[in-house]
Amino acid sequence: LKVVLATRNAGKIKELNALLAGLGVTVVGLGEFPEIGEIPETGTTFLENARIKAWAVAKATGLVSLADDSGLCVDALSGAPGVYSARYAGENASDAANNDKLLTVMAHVPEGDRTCRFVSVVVAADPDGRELTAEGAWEGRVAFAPAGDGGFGYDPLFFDALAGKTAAELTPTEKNARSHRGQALAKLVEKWGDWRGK
Ligand code: ITT
Repeated sequence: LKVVLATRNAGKIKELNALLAGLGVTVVGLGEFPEIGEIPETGTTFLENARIKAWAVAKATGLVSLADDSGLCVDALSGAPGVYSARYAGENASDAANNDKLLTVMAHVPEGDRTCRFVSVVVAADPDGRELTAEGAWEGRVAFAPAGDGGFGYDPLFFDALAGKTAAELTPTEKNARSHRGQALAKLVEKWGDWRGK
């Protein structure tokens, strides 16, 4: 079975490839389908946006597609940046610009009020109109300064108290074992056989 990843985020692609390795499917990227342009993420929830991406790609390719919509929800910011995590500092903002904005906005928030979580909702869609969804969350704190150079996005600012490190200081294997995306994919993989069994 060929599964196309409905994402253009290189960090997600790496993680999803590793997390799907045991599933026995052939994973292909959107690079093989240059006719698929930008997919507008007009939803207001992770689930809505993940469904928009998964269905757009399943319809355009005729293949099973897998989308992830994810983000960082900060309690002191009433859940922001949330679904706007990729564009927090503006449309097409760099990870560095988003991280700078988060640090600035959080500058005067004390240690105890810096709780946050990464959330990932994954949706698999097949051209027959069937879908499978799963979700994961990872609790942490917004650090006062970036640390580590692994991962992507907000990883240098996401402090995992259990690990005593930021997400960017974890190895890819360590991050996948605890992350929101790792948890969502583990649930998806568990339900996959029944879903494909039809
Ligand atoms: P696609 O829509 O093409 O998948 P995207 O980056 O636009 O790529 P999202 O709309 O789901 O994807 O935004 C997710 C953003 O949330 C991402 O750009 C990061 O800023 C942040 N994020 C999600 N998961 C993360 C992780 O594991 N580590 C760090 N930041 C993460």
